[in-house]
Amino acid sequence: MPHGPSSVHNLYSLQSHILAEEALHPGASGDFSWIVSAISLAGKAIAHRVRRARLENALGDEGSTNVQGEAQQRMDVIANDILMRCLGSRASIAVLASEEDEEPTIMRRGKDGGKYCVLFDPLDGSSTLDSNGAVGTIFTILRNDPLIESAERTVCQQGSKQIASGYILYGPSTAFVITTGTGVALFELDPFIGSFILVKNNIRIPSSKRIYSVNEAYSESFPHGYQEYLRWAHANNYSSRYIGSLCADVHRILLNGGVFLYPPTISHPDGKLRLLYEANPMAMIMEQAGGLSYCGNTATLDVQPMKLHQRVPLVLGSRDEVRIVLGHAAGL
Ligand code: P6P
Repeated sequence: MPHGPSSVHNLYSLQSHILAEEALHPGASGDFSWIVSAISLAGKAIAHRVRRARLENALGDEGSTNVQGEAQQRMDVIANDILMRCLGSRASIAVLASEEDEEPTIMRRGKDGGKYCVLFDPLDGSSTLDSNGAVGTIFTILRNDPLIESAERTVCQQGSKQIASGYILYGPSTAFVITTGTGVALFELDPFIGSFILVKNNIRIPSSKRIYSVNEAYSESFPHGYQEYLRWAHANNYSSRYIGSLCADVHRILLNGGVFLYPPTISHPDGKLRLLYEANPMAMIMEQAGGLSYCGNTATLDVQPMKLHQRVPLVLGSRDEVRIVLGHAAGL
């Protein structure tokens, strides 16, 4: 591990980082590194298309709805296609699952091998693209179990079983955040050399910060405890920041602290965010950075998934701030 990226000519890339991590696991075959490399390639390709979306008339609805019943954005379909093409060519992948597809895609099963499953939300927050909002790709990597026939059952693993997770945030810069279980690293795409360059390693989220992130328009339909929390926060000099794009809200909290909450609402009584490819990846990032993530009274990473597109309520962020929300939510 180099002594740390210099401010000039920093060439410690995502590829170098993953190979260095691989070297820590004797007997590693390199399959995992290839998958991260495929996600990195897809992220660069998606970043290019996102930045040219309006010029290429690729904004707006595709005219179809996804499994969530949400209008599919053209860019959702483009990002999904890029990820499926980049990942589908990797021989170590057994199953791919996307927010955009009702069923998982089986690449290889049983004796044909395939050590890993990759789940992703190809372009989370894409409805903000038409106003140039930040959007993101969220991903998680799980081990495949060749003895389980059903692809859906194979990917319905508790978040604590993730072997890696992260997101690519397409904002003023393209940020790649990943954890493989030994801390959280932040890379930024240098468009001039086409590589993600390490800018922060072992990120630690501040244990407290008086900023909450919630869509207050729904607050009347929140369970009473969450309404009590908001009243408490208003009286205790908290500030509010809400972008409505999970990767952007999480990234701000990861770097600066704060708490994100998406409680149950009337329109989403089980919560809006999806457990397997939104809550779990972000929860692993939060915990690896010293934060917390809960779905109701259960730690997110302990929730046993039952369905691929299962939704959950979510509170995540700075350790002390999450505990304050949970305390109010529990009526303490
Ligand atoms: P609301 C985007 O549609 C998304 O899935 C997340 O990125 C974001 O956190 C949430 O929904 C925003 O939901 O109901 O506040 O628009």
